Order: sequence, then C-alpha cells, then structure tokens
Amino acid sequence: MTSDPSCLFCKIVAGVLPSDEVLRDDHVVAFRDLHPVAPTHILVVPTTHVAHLSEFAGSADPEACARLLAAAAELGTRFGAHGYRVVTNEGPDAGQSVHHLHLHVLAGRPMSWPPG
Ligand code: DGP
Repeated sequence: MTSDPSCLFCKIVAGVLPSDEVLRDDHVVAFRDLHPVAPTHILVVPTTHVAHLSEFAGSADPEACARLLAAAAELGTRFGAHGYRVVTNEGPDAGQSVHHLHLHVLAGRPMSWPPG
C-alpha cells in the first residue's frame, strides 16, 4: 500500500488525523466531509495514495476500482433513502482541492442538474 506522508487523506487513512469515519476495509476508507454541502456528505477514498482519477486510466487495479465504486453505492443506499449523487472532481476546472482521489457521496436533499 503506497502512502504520501504529506497528503491530508493519507493521514486520515493512517489515523494520524481524526475523521468521522463511516466505513473502512483493506481498499477504502469513508468519512464525513468537514465542509458538508448536503445533509449527508461522505468522502470515499482509496487506502492507497492515488492523486487523481486519471491515474486509473489504462492501469487501474480492477479490484480497488470496483471496491471504491461499490463502497459509494453501499453508502448511498444506506444514507440516501430518496436517492444520492456520487461525484469526483479532477483538476482546477472541476475544483479539486485535495489531491488524493475521493468520491463525494451526497444525499439528504433534492439536487439540481447540471451541477455548477
Ligand atoms: P474536492 O474539492 O473535490 O477536492 O473535495 C475535497 C473535500 O475535502 C472538500 O469537500 C472538503 C473536504 N476536506 C478538506 N479537508 C478535510 C479534512 O481535514 N477532513 C475532512 N473530513 N474533510 C476535509
């Protein structure tokens, strides 16, 4: 498992920084977002340091990818009684601020489309 000691989410995965954790296994950790934009706002991150989704292009570990998506689905099902949204941001245009891949699982309110 690779880890970047300077990465915020690697520190959360390692337990060096606290988080409101809702799920953990060998492949993923999920915890509540510090600045929620919905009543349920959970981040699902791979336990291995992957900065961006595009790093998975062509060379992804299929088991890790599948587990990341399955964990988001499990959390959406658990917390989104009326539906949920799964989002990932990559690069400046999308507003990515933490460079450790994460899926946002949003639920608990109606959401508009297209996103801003
Ligand atoms: P993004 O903009 O897509 O890179 O999302 C990063 C998210 O990470 C943002 O919604 C706020 C959240 N966040 C930033 N720092 C922390 C932290 O220390 N703890 C937690 N739980 N969330 C954080």
